[in-house]
Amino acid sequence: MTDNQPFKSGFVAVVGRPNAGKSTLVNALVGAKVAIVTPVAQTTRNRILGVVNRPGAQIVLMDTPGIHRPLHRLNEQMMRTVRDSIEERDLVLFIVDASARFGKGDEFAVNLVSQFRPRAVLLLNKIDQVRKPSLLPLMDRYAKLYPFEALIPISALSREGLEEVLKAAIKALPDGPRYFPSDLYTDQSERFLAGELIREKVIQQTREELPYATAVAVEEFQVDSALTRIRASILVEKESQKPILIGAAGGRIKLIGTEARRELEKVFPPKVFLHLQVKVEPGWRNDRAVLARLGYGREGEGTPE
Ligand SMILES: Nc1nc2c(ncn2[C@@H]2O[C@H](COP(=O)(O)OP(=O)(O)OP(=O)(O)O)[C@@H](O)[C@H]2O)c(=O)[nH]1
Ligand SMILES: [Mg+2]
Repeated sequence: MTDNQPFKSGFVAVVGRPNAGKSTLVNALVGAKVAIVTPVAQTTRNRILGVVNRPGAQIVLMDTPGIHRPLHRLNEQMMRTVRDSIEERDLVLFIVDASARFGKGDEFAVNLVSQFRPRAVLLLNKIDQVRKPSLLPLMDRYAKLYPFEALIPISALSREGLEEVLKAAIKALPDGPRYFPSDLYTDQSERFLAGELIREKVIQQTREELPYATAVAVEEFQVDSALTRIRASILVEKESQKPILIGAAGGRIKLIGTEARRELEKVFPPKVFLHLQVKVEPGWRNDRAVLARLGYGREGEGTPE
């Protein structure tokens, strides 16, 4: 950076439908795992900041839940998080799964974003799974729906096109301060991140409705130089879901524990002691107090009726 070049910075909301690859993109751009990733839709439940520093610029990415029609209070809160993030942005990165057919859900998502009239860049993701010529009609369709400033084909997984994303973002950002010190790359507490990493393994090891009906409450979290002690409850909604999660002879919960511990030890080295238990909490997805305790939603705000 030369002296006469201003510092550029701003908040960039990464939005799109569930499973489009928002969290994969944020992790790839930040260069660290700040958000969990699974093949199941509606994995991300709150806003997670990931900070990218470049010479002369700081991009504060906001990973958000996927845009969907909410059926529970949890999902209403998730959608509120999406709208708040779009409202607070300097730029929107609207990400779509280019390997899937365009449908009603995509239209719903574009319409939601366009209500806010943000500056926006379209990212056509998962091009590692797409024949390139099929991208053109999709780009054409999106270009007619909203005046995107750029349309960029990418693969968040293989990192193709990501430098171009950063360039387009920096170009669109205003002059501004360095919002975060350059060694800070997320706003999540270590405790919350620990819960998320456990939840990732729960989702990866369960099927059907269980990923949606589970949450992780970290009951104890103690970091020591030699050992990090974590005690957490996996919440389910019904008594009948408990044995599914525990598995025959405790096999599934044991596997979740082993995989979670391996992941946690990367973040909290050298050793993690992890104790998991399964707890039935009927209707937790609609219970405002439980949602607040789980860290879903913002402090000091009630969830709307
Ligand atoms: N082939 C391929 N798969 C990808 C790519 N990006 C993401 N995925 C996969 O798509 C799935 C969903 O990725 P996520 O990053 O969790 O998607 P998300 O948009 O954050 O999803 P929600 O949090 O549920 O809204 C995962 O299985 C990823 O590995 C890509 O560029 N190519
Ligand atoms: Mg996500």
